[in-house]
Amino acid sequence: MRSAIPEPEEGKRRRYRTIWISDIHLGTKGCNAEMLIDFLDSTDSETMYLVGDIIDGWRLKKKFYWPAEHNDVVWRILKRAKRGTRIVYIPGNHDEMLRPFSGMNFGGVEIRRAAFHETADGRRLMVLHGDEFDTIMLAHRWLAFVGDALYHVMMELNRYVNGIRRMLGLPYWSLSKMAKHKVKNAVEFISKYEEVVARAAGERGVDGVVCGHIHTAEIREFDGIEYYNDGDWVEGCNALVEHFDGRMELLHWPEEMARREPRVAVRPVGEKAAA
Ligand SMILES: [Mn+2]
Repeated sequence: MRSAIPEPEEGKRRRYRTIWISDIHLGTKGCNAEMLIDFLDSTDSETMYLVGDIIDGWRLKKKFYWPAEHNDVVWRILKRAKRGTRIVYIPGNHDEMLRPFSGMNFGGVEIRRAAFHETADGRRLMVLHGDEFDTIMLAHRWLAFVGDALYHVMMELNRYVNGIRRMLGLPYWSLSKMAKHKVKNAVEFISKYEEVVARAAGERGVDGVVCGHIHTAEIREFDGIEYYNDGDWVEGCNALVEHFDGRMELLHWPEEMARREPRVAVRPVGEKAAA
């Protein structure tokens, strides 16, 4: 397998001790694969956790969609494993078909149901996708599918809005991220979810928890238990990183890309004398 978008030189990447990404939803139009490729080409780490919903099996079953850039994402992840990055893949609810393979190793990618990570400064973090705590998911599975359909419509709208914004030269903007902050119920749900996950982690005796699933990147603390959500690559386009001293940071990749200085046009040498 070859990459359609050429990979830039190594060595010019920002290095982290650990990277967590999740909710990529490969196989859907909502996936911001090109932005993710830019992220993967700009960073490197000793360990990388893929915290679930990497491939969207639910959508793929309904309608097969797999553009070249989605292969490029898979290709880059496998290449990272080959270069020596430890890759741990924790399947989520959208890629639950991979859960039976927990404990196996595919081309350097370890599949796990959950993982424990020790930070450079000695904190123990539990890593899981997070759908385990989603009461809507457990009680009424069909409701989640209805939610999935509504979500898909919203993502279509998001793509449309951003297509126009791109034509106007405006930066990427997340419609549903905006909507989530406006809707009181959504805010309450997210807050409740975060607390439930943090408390469950506390009961397991760890210092903190890293999850994904709700597509809302966050770093919070509940009664001394750290809660980290690495966000998603459909709306926010975020990654959670651990620096070499154990410091944790959330990266918002659209902002990183917007901040990047535009390339300075270099004039041919001959023109210099004339100026
Ligand atoms: Mn999920």
